[in-house]
Amino acid sequence: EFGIQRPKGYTVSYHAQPEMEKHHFGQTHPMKPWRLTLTKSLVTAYGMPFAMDNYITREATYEELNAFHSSDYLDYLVSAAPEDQPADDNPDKEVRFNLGGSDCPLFHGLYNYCSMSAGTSLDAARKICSGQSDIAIAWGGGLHHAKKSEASGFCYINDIVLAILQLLRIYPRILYIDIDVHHGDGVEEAFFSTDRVMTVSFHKYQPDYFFPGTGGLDDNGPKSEHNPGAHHSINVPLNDGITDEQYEWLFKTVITAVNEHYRPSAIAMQCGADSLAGDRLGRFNLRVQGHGACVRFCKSLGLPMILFGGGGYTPRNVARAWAYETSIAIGADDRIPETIPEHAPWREHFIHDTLFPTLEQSMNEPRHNRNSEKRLREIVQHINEQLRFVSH
Ligand code: ZLM
Ligand code: ZN
Repeated sequence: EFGIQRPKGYTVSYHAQPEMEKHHFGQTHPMKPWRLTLTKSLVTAYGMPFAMDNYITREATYEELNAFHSSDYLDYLVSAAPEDQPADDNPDKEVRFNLGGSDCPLFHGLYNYCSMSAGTSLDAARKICSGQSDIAIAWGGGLHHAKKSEASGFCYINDIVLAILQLLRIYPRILYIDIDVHHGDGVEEAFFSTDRVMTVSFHKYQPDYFFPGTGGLDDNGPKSEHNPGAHHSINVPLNDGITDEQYEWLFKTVITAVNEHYRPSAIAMQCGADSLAGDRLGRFNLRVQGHGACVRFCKSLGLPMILFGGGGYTPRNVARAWAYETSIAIGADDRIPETIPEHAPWREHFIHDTLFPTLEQSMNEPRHNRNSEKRLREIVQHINEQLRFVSH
């Protein structure tokens, strides 16, 4: 199909669980697990499964989730029932664990959904650890806001933290990169006190107006002399309307410097697609090509890598970005036809038949770009100063 072949010299694995995609957060909730089905169908229509090892993953076990999450929290998640069913007699715990509100509703099959998401990311991590995969893809993961004992921002279980804990069994230093439009606060916080994980998050930053409100340039982890993790959290706070050109420049500049100072042994990359233009919750002007260029750049570093999903609230664009990034992983991005295949399921759902819609096709009016060149240079300078504290 389209001359797409197995990459020579390295292996890509694709980890998914179709049952996960059947879950619903509620009728108008922005998070739609169905976007994963749309992604897989586009990947398949392009013939990409022939070029990868494809796994349907099992659910993560309670013990596996317990490697990061507290037992009280997990016990409640196991027993919690959606509002339209009885047994919802535990308002105290719902408040304590931030469950049952509009961001993190209790829905039917919630625990299964969580354990499947975590299962895909854990399987991806294990394939990287065993050396059976060089790049492992887990679009069902990437739920970067979940805390040890708290749900947050549509995330209940932090599959990324669980996957990185697996990688740490084998690899001395992990670089976590997050290109979701929201700050990767849960992953950052989980590794605040270790220098074996460096986190770098690119996101919209506007405290009090944009979720979660953390991730300023100066938020680099608790700076105590006794904390080896000090200086190992990097944040790239951005404003509305950033373009491909600016984002790619920042990304390559920052990641090149981080790679030289930190010398990671593996990469965990969250590819939230809500940083694309036209996203229901996003604010940026990124195109599928610009988002994908970040993945291509990380691949070029030649390290074992996991690609996680994350946010993404305009499903047709989520599917475009993650299908394109799958083609980058297998090295077929130079061959993939721009026109969405005739036989692709839900083809009319894409509105425009191209993999690469223009900004005008993605949104009625592109957002005003509020990122000055001067500010971007200041950000880079600040990060270069911070990196002087980091050397391996
Ligand atoms: N209200 N329904 C990104 C997580 C973003 C917190 C303000 C809820 C929404 C949003 C939910 C159907 C990732 C906040 C928002 C309205 C308190 C957020 C349910 C619309 C709806 O229509 C909606 C009734 C809902 C939620 C919008 N929530 C937009 N932004 C953020 C969380 C997650 O992409 O980073 C990774 C997967 N929450 O701003 C409020 C403060 C709840
Ligand atoms: Zn997001």
